[in-house]
Amino acid sequence: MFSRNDFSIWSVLKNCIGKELSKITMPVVFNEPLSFLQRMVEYMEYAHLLRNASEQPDPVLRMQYVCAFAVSALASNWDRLGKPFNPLLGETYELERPDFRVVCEQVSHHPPVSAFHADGDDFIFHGSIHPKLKFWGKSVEIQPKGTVTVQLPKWGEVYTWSNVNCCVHNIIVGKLWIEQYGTMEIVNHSTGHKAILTFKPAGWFSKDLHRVEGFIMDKHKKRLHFLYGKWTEFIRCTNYASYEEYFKENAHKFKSEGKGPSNNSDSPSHTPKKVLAKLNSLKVGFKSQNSVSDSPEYGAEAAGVGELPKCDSTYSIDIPNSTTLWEAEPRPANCSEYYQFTLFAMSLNEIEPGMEKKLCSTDCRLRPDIRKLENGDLDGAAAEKTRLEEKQRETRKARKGKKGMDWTPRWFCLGTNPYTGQEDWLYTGGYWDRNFGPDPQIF
Ligand code: CLR
Repeated sequence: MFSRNDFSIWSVLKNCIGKELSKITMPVVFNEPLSFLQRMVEYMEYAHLLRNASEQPDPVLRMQYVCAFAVSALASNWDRLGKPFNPLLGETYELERPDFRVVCEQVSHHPPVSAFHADGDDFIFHGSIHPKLKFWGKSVEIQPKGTVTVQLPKWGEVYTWSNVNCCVHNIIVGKLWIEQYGTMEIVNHSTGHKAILTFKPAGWFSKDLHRVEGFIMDKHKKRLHFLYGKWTEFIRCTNYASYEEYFKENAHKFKSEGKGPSNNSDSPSHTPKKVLAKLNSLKVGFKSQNSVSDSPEYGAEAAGVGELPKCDSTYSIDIPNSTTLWEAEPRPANCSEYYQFTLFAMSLNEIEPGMEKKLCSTDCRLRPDIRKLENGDLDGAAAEKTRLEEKQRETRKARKGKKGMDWTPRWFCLGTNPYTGQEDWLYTGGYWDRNFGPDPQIF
């Protein structure tokens, strides 16, 4: 990858306040050589967890693995600060692996919506993502709107959830860093089991950096299991009794911080005097326009201007009777020279032998700008990116004039997710027959 040291993100973004993600044209040096469709497929890196889920005879154990999958899907975002290419309307991506296959399509350009449908022997996983960007000044907040659905046909079960928000800090000065926070509610629509997982903001002393925790409950809201870990590293699970005992015995450890992991109150009024005194001495102020707890700048304040929060390793919990459900693969040793890609991400743009003949001509592996960036041709990539964006604009203009020429996605149609009742893009089937016919020439 190229050094971004000579470029200022802020000089580009300050002109984009309030704009949609897809309308922002950024110099290609801020990109990573993947399309957002490929980036979305990174949700699948730990797809084996869905097989593990399907193998469990007990719905609560199945829920544990579905939770582990939902968290693992976000692990590759850690330290990934390149902007994936905006998919062109009608762009597709497919990936076939021994244990699953997935097809994606950019189904809408304004607003940008990407849909995916994956199936394996034991599961179906589908959804659509409409990333919404908000500028807060020093940071960019991204809301990945849309629901994802997992089906386990063997059990006739359906699970749904929405992904948490993501925030990129230090847009104006300092080092960029990425945070994911919010609550994720995973619902088993067949049994009524529910998991509520909280992705914590880094907080004042970064003690909560990357932390995730929550409970699995039955349909009567009785807590059955406690899940805890970090979205960057691992997820463990213990039964409710062990959790309670552990926190009773170790209350003193958490007391000085003013809260245990079960108490999620972040508001300043709950902050013990000692902590407030320390905050004052650090000159960490509370912003007046936002409450501290819901401002996306909150994590950044912890580290001071332009710094990265460091993880406090002294605060590590390991509760008796826990099982590890998931552990992240370490990144390749040289990944800092390769956009901080995971090994999985590094494989996504590969055209493997024999693929050329099979691929749909709209597949992002065939996008010249992405390929040029991957090969280190920055000027070539920039020129191709401009060409493709202009071509897309021309095509849209030409279509506008003619009746009945509206764009319709080829592999998905807008419908209602029967489980959530919400609008969703549903796979219409047929991609894997590979009768692609005359493809739209989008590249
Ligand atoms: C995070 C996980 C969500 C889906 C999702 C949507 C949009 C992605 C985001 C993820 C990760 C961060 C992201 C963002 C779009 C732009 C942003 C890639 C995958 C990058 C880091 C912004 C870079 C621009 C800076 C240079 C300002 O479920």
